Amino acid sequence: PDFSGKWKMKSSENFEGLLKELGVNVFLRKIAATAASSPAVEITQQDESLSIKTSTSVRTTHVSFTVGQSFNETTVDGRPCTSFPNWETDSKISCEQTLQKGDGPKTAWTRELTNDGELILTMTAGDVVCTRVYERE
Ligand code: R13
Repeated sequence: PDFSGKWKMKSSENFEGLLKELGVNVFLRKIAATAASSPAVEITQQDESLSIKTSTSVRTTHVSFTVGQSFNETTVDGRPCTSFPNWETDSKISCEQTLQKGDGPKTAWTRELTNDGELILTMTAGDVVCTRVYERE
């Protein structure tokens, strides 16, 4: 599948719950959730290599990785982690994260391209799942 393109978010569920599970205080949760409600996501992909830029008014992240190879990124609450992305199906990447220091809930994300061309992002911390649906701009 080709994840390439500019994406806008259609819906988001439980983003604040995710941050709460990660121990983020209510003040920062509100700021983060407000900013994260209108992100701009740009993905470029060549074969198994993806580059994902996620921009908001308060925080922009940029990750580049090859499926099947570990890379460094940060968890959604900003802690450095090592990530291991794999194909869960031929249209879904599943990525497990391991904190570089300290401990916290187990975190992971998935990104899936659906048949109708939507991108579904899930982010997990412990048992808490946030689901965000994107459509092409
Ligand atoms: C600010 C500082 C406090 C912490 C935080 C966490 C997340 C975010 C902002 C902040 C944002 C995340 C956006 C994620 C998106 C994901 C996606 C708690 C560290 C800067 C307030 C804005 C858009 O959809 O891929």
